[in-house]
Amino acid sequence: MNPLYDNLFGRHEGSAAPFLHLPSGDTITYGAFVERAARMGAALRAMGLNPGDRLAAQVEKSPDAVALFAACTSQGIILLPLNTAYTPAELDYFVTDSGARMLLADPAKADALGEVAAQSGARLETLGTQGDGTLAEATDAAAPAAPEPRGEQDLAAFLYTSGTTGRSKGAMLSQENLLSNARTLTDYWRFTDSDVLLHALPIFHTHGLFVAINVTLIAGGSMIFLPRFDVDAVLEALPRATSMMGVPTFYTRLLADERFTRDVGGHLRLYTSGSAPMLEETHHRFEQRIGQSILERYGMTETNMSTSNPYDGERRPGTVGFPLPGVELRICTPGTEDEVPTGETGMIEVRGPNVFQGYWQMPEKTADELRANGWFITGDLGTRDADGYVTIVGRDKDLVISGGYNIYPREVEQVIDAQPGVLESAVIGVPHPDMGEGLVAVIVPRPGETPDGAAIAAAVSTQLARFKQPRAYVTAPQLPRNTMGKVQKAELRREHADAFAGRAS
Ligand code: MLC
Ligand code: AMP
Repeated sequence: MNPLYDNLFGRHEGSAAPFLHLPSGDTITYGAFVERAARMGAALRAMGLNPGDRLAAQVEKSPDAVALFAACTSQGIILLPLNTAYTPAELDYFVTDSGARMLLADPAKADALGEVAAQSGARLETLGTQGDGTLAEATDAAAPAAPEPRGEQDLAAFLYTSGTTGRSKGAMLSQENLLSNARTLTDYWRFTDSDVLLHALPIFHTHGLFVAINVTLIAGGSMIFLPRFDVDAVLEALPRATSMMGVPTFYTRLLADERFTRDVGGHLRLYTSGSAPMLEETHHRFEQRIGQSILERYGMTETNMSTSNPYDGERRPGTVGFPLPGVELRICTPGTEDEVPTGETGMIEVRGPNVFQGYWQMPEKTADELRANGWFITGDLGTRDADGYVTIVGRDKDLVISGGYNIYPREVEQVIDAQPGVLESAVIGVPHPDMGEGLVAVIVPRPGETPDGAAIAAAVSTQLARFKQPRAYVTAPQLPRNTMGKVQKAELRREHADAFAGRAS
């Protein structure tokens, strides 16, 4: 028995039903996919990986990258998917912290990552998008491996999430966490084997990897598998799709294109949005143009999906709907377990089989956020109205969400503060028309010095992924502070609220 493998992959063995529709026009059947995954599992074992080992993967989106997830699940190897935008400096931390036994890289990046692998003692292998790379070649030559026996409490994946201190934490997700959520979402959103999901999300995060792919696998449907979100490619594929999942930027970009009409997108049975707040205005514009209401849901790396607007009932703009079946949600006065009255704002806490197992080798951080009684303190502030709809009203964590990617300002500030001429800095997120929020860095020079903005931006670009790099740098003689000495970021956000007004990107 290996519940996650059996339910997602194993039961499709030998099936001729379509699983992945590729831009080339080719379709990969379930049967062919499962067989490839079984061979890849054997190849990974032959490369020295055993159940419980971690495999850190920074690979581009491709059918083989999905097969990697299946192969790891089958062999009990813990997959640690990593954003393809991360620099070697960023990767170093994840590989070392997780104690990964293998670092799997895109063939084009193997040279740049050799040192990271060597320093951490991980074995470096490669996986490309065209059936290339050392792991793909070993897979071609391997005989299929049988799945390893596993239980629901065994770990399936580590997803690293940044933290307010700037140090990322590896969220440990069990088989049960993933499986229970996939089943719940499949039912709640009515996915079936006739669904064709337009998949344009990255597959190194919960949304693109677990929500989209696992729901498709449980339902037995297929996916139009695009390498990334590109408006032209999405418009071309929409007529063949029945459903699409996206972050709000997907929808604002589609609405900005006049080719996105009811004729092109009106026939889909479901559009979902999440990972970042969606403006009510976007909901209304979408409904007017396409004749459908986007279903907004709320989740987190640590909890998978927790709430959703209803499939049949009213999808209320600005809200994230109701707790999913089997998921408990409460709203407490921050710092306590006392629930606030209906309609009042408090800290959102979540409990259920969807909630992760803790942060890898960080018992104190785990204890800070995951109560012994199972409630997870999300860091999101919200309210629940008399009808039960939950609304996220803000965050009690210094987090910026840009185009669905999380950025913890502390990490960026640490890099800026280390540059010549900089006394200190504050990085804030302000409204951005394309990404939802965009980063502004407010820099305080050392007395008598004039930091070189271009040099700072260049230094930042060598250390941090592009999406974490501020889009605007401004200087200020000092940062606003309260009487406790804490930087008043809300004040800075107000001051710079228009930094990106009118900008298309
Ligand atoms: C790319 N760039 C970004 C960015 N994505 N900058 C800020 N924020 C982002 N999210 C950079 C590019 O490197 C490029 O830099 C410039 O911005 C413009 O690039 P682009 O071509 O316009 O961007 P694109 O590649 O189209 O990517 C935008 C996007 C993508 C929104 C399509 O970021 C995306 O797919 N986001 C989805 C994220 C996601 O799946 N999150 C789920 C997390 S799970 P330059 O300067 O080189 O041009 C989670 C739980 C839950 O949160 O509830 O789901
Ligand atoms: P991550 O840590 O990348 O999984 O991001 C999770 C965070 O994204 C949550 O804690 C929320 O702050 C935010 N989020 C996800 N979905 C929504 C949504 N529908 N509305 C508002 N915020 C959301």
